[in-house]
Amino acid sequence: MNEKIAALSQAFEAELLKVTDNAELENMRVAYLGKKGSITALMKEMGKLSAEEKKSFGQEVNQLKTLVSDQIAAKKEDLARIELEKEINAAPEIDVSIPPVMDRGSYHPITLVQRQCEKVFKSMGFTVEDYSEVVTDYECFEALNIPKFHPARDMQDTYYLENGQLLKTHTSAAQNAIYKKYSKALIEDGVPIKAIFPGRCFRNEATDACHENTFFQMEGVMVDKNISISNLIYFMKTMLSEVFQKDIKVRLRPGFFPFVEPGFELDISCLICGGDGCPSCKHSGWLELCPCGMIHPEVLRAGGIDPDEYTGFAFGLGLTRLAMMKYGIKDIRDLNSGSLASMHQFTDDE
Ligand code: FA5
Repeated sequence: MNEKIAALSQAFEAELLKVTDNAELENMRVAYLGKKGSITALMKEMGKLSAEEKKSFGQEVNQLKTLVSDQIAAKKEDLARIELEKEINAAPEIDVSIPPVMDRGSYHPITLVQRQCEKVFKSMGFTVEDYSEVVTDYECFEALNIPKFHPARDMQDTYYLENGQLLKTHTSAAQNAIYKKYSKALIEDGVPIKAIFPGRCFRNEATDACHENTFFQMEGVMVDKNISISNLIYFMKTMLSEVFQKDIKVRLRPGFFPFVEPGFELDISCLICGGDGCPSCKHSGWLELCPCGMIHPEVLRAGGIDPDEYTGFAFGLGLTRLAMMKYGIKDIRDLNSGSLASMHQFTDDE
């Protein structure tokens, strides 16, 4: 190898070992490969050589040029890796077992009371059923003894879809399907129908402190031989005492619903004002919470159950109002406000 080339190669390797950052490396690149660099200068010397010398000298200079640029590229990668390692070592250690600083979140008050009610009714042998929010006119009204043009429809105006279906106005809309689902077991095996079905309801109505256009109810039905109003009152009392864990003043008064006979309104003394009257109870001291009654014979018949043989009760608990009373929420609209600050105060007391 040409002595000059060998010397340059040795000098390059020795210098490269001392390089510790990218700036030094760039200086080296310019010093060897730049326009005025040592390797470029060697190339220029070729003009003075004979044709034979030129060939071997040219090959050696090219080899040196490739070696120098390869080694500079490799060194660049080394420097980047070393830099990354430094950054990683300098970063504070992460302890994945430390709990997050953020809140865990909490259940919505309506979900809390729904779960409490489900727990009580499940312990008394009721099944929990899920049902669609979009239902047919038949399910919501006709099957419940509310034919077209019946005045009871005026109280439950709702949102209609173009296909004639509607957003359910009450959880009673699932009654017919539940009777049909369990009538065979009732008739053939003597298994009583005991079901609750919570769900979201929709009504086209003006909102105030105790009315929303979107709210939750929980329907409950029990059908068997010899079911009476005493059974209904027993289950209502048990549910309220379990949910509130204290004595609640309740009143039962006649109420009209075409799908029950007789029908009742079950009101509770307003827990916001202690019964004195406030906007939450429309200044009456009482809050309509859970209408109920004995299932109308026509409704049983529509569900495939012979009303001469079987009787049953049904109730439609206002879950949203129950959450208001249980947690002292004065205005029902706060429950749909999406305000996390309001909702985070409530916890499951199970
Ligand atoms: C009904 O919806 C009947 N389906 C209940 C029923 C079921 C009666 C089975 C007999 C047998 P009502 O429209 O009164 O009834 O509503 C029942 C409960 O839902 C009310 O007592 C109230 O607690 C709640 N509720 C009704 N409308 C609203 C509303 N706009 N905002 C909040 N809660 C409401």
